Amino acid sequence: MPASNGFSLGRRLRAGETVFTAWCGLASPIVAEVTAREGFSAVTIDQQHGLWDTAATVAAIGAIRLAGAASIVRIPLNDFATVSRALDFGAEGIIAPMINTVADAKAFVAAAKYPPLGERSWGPHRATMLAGIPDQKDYLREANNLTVTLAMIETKTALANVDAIAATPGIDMLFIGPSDLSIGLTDGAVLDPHSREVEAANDKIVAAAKKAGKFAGLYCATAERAVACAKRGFQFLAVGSDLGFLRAGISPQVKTLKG
Ligand code: 3PY
Ligand code: MG
Repeated sequence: MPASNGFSLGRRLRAGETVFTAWCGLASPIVAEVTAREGFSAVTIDQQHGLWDTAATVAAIGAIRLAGAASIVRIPLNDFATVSRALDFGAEGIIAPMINTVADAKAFVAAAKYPPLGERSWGPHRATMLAGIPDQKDYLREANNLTVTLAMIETKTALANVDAIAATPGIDMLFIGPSDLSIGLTDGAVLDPHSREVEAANDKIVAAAKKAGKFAGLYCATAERAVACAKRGFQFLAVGSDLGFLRAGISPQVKTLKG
């Protein structure tokens, strides 16, 4: 059995599909599962700004896979030890925030990919169990292709180094954090993920990814923005957040109750 049977994220991207991911910070495996069952083909577990601990992350990755979707983990800043742990739990993609230099990109790849690309340590027991891979040698042979590394470009420094980061072997995607990028590009003056400066940077980052043969991704606050940006060269788009979806569902109900 090919190891790729249980993995969908890398396969969808390489097939040219646009992947929309739900974005979960609430640390609830059931909420993460619901987003998959409602139709997202990928669900991101945000450990950087979300509330997730290890136990909830392990449970969510299983629930998301059983719902037929791919899980992605955004690690906390510089927490490269969590990269291989999350992959061992069965995550299909890892988002690393604030990858600003080639050294950052190399440290990320070292944790995420097996030799010769990196030096990921062996132990994918839950990942192979979830994917139904009986022979772990199959996983070793295919893991570097199955798992997707997403380097976040969201600072002035990262933007200056974007071509070299994109060209780093083992980095599969440049993923833009437009809020941090807006703050960085204005030296802290403005939070505006849709500013003219950010939009210009977005185009530059898509071009850098394309030149290096890598994918480009973007965080979007709404589905409308995600659909629009899919037409601008982004193949991976994060949409809103679980908390936002919850509030959007509750708010009109409460308004009706209050008359
Ligand atoms: C940003 O916009 O800075 C992000 O990290 C998106 O989650
Ligand atoms: Mg950010």
